[in-house]
Amino acid sequence: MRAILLFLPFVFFTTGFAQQKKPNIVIIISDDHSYQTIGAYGSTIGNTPHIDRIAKEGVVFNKAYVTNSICGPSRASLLTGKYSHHNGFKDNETSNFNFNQDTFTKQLQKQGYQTAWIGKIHLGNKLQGFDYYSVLVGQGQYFNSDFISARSAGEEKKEREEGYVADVITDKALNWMQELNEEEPFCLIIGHKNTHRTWMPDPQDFGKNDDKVIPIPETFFDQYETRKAAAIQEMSIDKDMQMEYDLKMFSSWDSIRKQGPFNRFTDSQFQQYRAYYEPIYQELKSAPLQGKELAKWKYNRYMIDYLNTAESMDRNIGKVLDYLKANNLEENTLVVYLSDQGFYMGEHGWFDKRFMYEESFRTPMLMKMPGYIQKSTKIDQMVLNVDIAPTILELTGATVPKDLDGKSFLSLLKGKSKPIRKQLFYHYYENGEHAVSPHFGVSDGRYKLIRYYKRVDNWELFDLKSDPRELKNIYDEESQKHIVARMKKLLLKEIKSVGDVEALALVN
Ligand code: SGN
Ligand code: CA
Repeated sequence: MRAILLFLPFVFFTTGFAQQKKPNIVIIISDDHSYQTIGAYGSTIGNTPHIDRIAKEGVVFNKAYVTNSICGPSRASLLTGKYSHHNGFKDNETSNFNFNQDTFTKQLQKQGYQTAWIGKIHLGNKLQGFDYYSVLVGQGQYFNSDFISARSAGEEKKEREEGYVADVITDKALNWMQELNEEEPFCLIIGHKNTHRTWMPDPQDFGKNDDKVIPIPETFFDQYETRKAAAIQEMSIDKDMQMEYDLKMFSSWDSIRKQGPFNRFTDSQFQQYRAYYEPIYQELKSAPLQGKELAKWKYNRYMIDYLNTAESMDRNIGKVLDYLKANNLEENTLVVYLSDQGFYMGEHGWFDKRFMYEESFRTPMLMKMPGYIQKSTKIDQMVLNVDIAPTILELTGATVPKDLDGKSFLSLLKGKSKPIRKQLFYHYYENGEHAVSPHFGVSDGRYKLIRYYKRVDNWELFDLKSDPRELKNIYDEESQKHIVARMKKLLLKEIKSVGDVEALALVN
């Protein structure tokens, strides 16, 4: 009897303690990283061994989507678990993020979490919900970037940090983890600038992808018949990608030294850039190309710069995974890798994002937490970036606020297969750079209905089964009338369920 009595408090104590050990959260969010170039998504051209490690030790989401395919709005949706019309950050060009609103990191702080955002956020410089932050000023720079840093209730300071941006961000993240109180859980968000335009690799990655045979996407010479908004965009590799600014084909490296971003390079960084790009320019000059041949050449150079820039980031993702392992944090840490949206790798002839077409509507997303998430698995159910906040809140035992648009997909992480979402609602607002018309729409996985407004006023309907590349708008086809009617109903239902008043006024 006495032995049992002695044993009981012990059991209570140990199980109670186990419940208190909340998981740590590490979210690595990159910028404009395409699933088409990630090994874990089947890419044969992208070399991403460390992202692929997350896939081997965890799960790949094959159908993760964003609510608004652009940087600031995507991060705002991640933080708030809400659509742009609810969190107020609709576009990069005119919106200001109101940090007084609730975010999942504020909720985690209430649970005793130590929180930080390090790197690119693109939602201003006065953050709330983080004990510490050190963020890029605006888009930041690939080399010797400026950071704004602050501790809670502490002074804010702006500093230029010498080095390659992904290295600097990672060093800051590792340093922050080293300082943590080990008794309390933490949530760290690492925001990378890579692989954003103008795709500038760490010089050690020059040459890594240069000799690969990179196939041209079958839609590279798309003529956009039946798709008005697609026809008038300004994100074409052929027409809009610049030989100098984007592809670094400078006739005079001496004069470019005095201009941004090269005016902030050290001499050594500059010499390495010049030594790599100048011979490529000379070669092209000696045998100039035109028309389609030049477009293909530009595509190839774009891909090489992009893939090299991705390698510079992937190595840094590896450093974070290694740190967690070396410090016995692996078992109890949820690692999330995602991009703020997908990106065009020459499909439709494009770079950039914004459209509700699959390449930019979808985003890569992988997660791992050994012992909780099964290794080497895939989730084929549709989820949205707004679903991440409630999932993390549920995982950590926090209450999920009722006003979120997101739905927790924790059951999917546990291996269940019941869908979280049967259709996805999307709304893109920006009406400026790259000339993509504002639009909203709904996808049920098979059919996608899109309504463009402002710049273009029309509808598109695609059957993803017979037309996965989204080349043939069948909205006006007589035979599709019943599908149009069904999808409009679905769109209306989604608009009402998320309370998007602006879209509601335009749906008929
Ligand atoms: C910059 C880029 C655009 C890009 C936007 C949005 N131009 O303005 O090409 O679409 O950012 O990107 S650049 O000349 O400044 O590189 S986002 O990732 O911030 O949404
Ligand atoms: Ca982006």
